[in-house]
Order: sequence, then C-alpha cells, then structure tokens
Amino acid sequence: MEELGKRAMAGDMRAASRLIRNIEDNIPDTHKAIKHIFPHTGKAHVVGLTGAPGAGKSTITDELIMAIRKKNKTVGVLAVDPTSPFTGGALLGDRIRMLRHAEDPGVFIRSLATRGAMGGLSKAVGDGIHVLDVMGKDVIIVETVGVGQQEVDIINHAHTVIVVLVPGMGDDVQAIKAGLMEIADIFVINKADRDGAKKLYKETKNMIGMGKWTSGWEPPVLMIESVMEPHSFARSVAELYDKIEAHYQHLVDKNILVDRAHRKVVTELNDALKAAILDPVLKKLMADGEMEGMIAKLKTKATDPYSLAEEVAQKYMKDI
Ligand SMILES: Nc1nc2c(ncn2[C@@H]2O[C@H](COP(=O)(O)OP(=O)(O)O)[C@@H](O)[C@H]2O)c(=O)[nH]1
Ligand SMILES: [Mg+2]
Repeated sequence: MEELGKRAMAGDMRAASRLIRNIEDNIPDTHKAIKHIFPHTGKAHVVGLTGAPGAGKSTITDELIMAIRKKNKTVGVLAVDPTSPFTGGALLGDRIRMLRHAEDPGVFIRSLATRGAMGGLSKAVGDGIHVLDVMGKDVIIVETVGVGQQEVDIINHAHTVIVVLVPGMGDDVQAIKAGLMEIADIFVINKADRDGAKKLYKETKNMIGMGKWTSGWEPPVLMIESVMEPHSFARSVAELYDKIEAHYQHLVDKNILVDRAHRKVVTELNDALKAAILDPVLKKLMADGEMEGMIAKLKTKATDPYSLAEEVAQKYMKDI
C-alpha cells in the first residue's frame, strides 16, 4: 500500500487510480499510503464546486479544465457522487466528457462514490484530494452535490468554494439564505438560456449586497453563458477561473489561507478519530446484534440513548 503512495507521488496514474478506488472502498490498509504521502500534501489550490444534481457542475468543470490548462497549470478533478452507487459515481455523460481530456497528461479525473452505509465520505474526499495533490496537480476541482442528506461539507476541504445555482430548481433566495451564503466564495448562475436566469442573478446579487463581508471578500456573482453558445460559454468560464485565481490571491494576501488549512486538518483529524474509534465500535455492535437490542430497548423506552452510549463507552474505552 505504501508502494502505491510512492508511485502516485511519482505521477503514476494507474497507482493513483488504484489508491482512489481503495479509498472509495474504504480498504483499511489505504491509511498506510495516506500516512506516507501526507507530509508532501498541501501544495494544490483546492476548488470546491457544489450545487444541486443537474445544475451543470460537470459541464462547467469540463470547460474549467480548458481554462486552467490554457494557463499552463495541471488539473485534478474529483467528482464526488454519493447519489449514484450503481455507476460508481460516473454518469455516461461524465465519461464522455472525460474522454476529451484523456490524452492530456496534465489532467487527471476520477469519480468518488462511497459504498456502504457508514458514512466516511468526508474522509474519502480528504484522502482523495491528498492523492491528486501529491501527483503534483496545481489545481484540484472537487465536484460535490450540494443538496440532500449526504452533502459533503466541502468548505472543510476546499480553499475556494463555488456554488452553482440554476433557475427553476428551487434555487431561490430562500435556498441561498439557508446556509449557502456562508460557504460560497463565488456564486455562479448557470443555464443562462433558461427563464428566470436573469432574475436569479439579480436576486443573488442583491442578497450579496446586503451581507457583511468581514474578510474583505465580497463573493462575486457570475452568469455563465449557455453551453449551447460555445464561444461565450468558454469566455464566461475563463472569467470564472480568473475569479478563482483572484480569490486564492486574496486568501494568500490576507493570510486567510492558514485559517482554511486549520479547518482542513481539524476535519481530517475528526474523520480519522471517527474511523479509528467510533467505526470499529459501531461495527462490533452491529456484528454482535447488540445494536438491534439497543434499538429495541429505545423503542420501548426501556432506556435512553445517553445511558446506552455511556455503557458502550465504559465497555470499550476503559481509560475515559
Ligand atoms: N439548458 C442548459 N442546459 C445545460 C447547461 N449546462 C449544462 N446543461 C445540461 O444540464 C444537464 C446536467 O449537467 P451536468 O453538468 O451533468 O450537471 P451536474 O449534475 O451538476 O454535474 C446536462 O444535460 C447538461 O447538458 C446550460 O447552460 N443550459
Ligand atoms: Mg456532475
């Protein structure tokens, strides 16, 4: 496993792919590889791209790759898709799009779908980013679905977060208010050809105008031209990349990059603790059937969740 880490660091794409598959499948030994590469991580600019399924994230990512390559930078893409376990995260359309970059050694695209119910998606995303990072990719784009229960807190893993909104998908100002406002560094209004795009753009801009931006960065709102108009689409995505770079520069200039790095390691430590402590206990409780017993007791109110958790803690964590 360590060997895989070494090879990924040397830029071996097959080794990197294997590692990402192992991360996805939560193969315990994978930690050995991550231990090996961790000291060499932290060089890439990690860009999170989030929004509802079908918002056009992959379409934008595809064009962003072009814009980034034009600036002679290398790109890694991690398409996180917990919603489609059957396709392994990659939809047919995504696969076709990926082919466009297949011949370019400066581009590495992988999807990440975590199988199994025990969460761990955040850990997988963190580790996946590490792999792309040590491959030497300058920019890493992490595409995540920004709605629903399995939402990844991309803010914990990315330096720059882009939120993609589209008209007619419930992305009204209410939705923006509910949390997205805090995490977005850049807002993108996509599907400009659709009714309501201009209205959504104006509403989002108004919303931003009312916010207080203590960090000195007011999130820009960008309208991405319709993908059906390839030239203007490419131009507006290139503008998006300019904003992404400007944001990174802002993080550096204002010394905010260190805060984001702090948040990132705290998240990673939490994820690792969970994997080392909580997950094995949960696994044991499930294997023993003890979990079922506890659930039954709770349903009849024979006991409460806190008493049960304390019992488990006493049994497995004797020093605490
Ligand atoms: N009408 C319209 N459709 C678009 C636009 N951009 C992307 N789409 C379509 O929206 C669908 C979902 O796009 P995709 O990039 O896979 O969305 P994702 O789920 O957010 O990654 C695809 O059928 C795209 O062709 C656009 O500007 N206008
Ligand atoms: Mg997609």
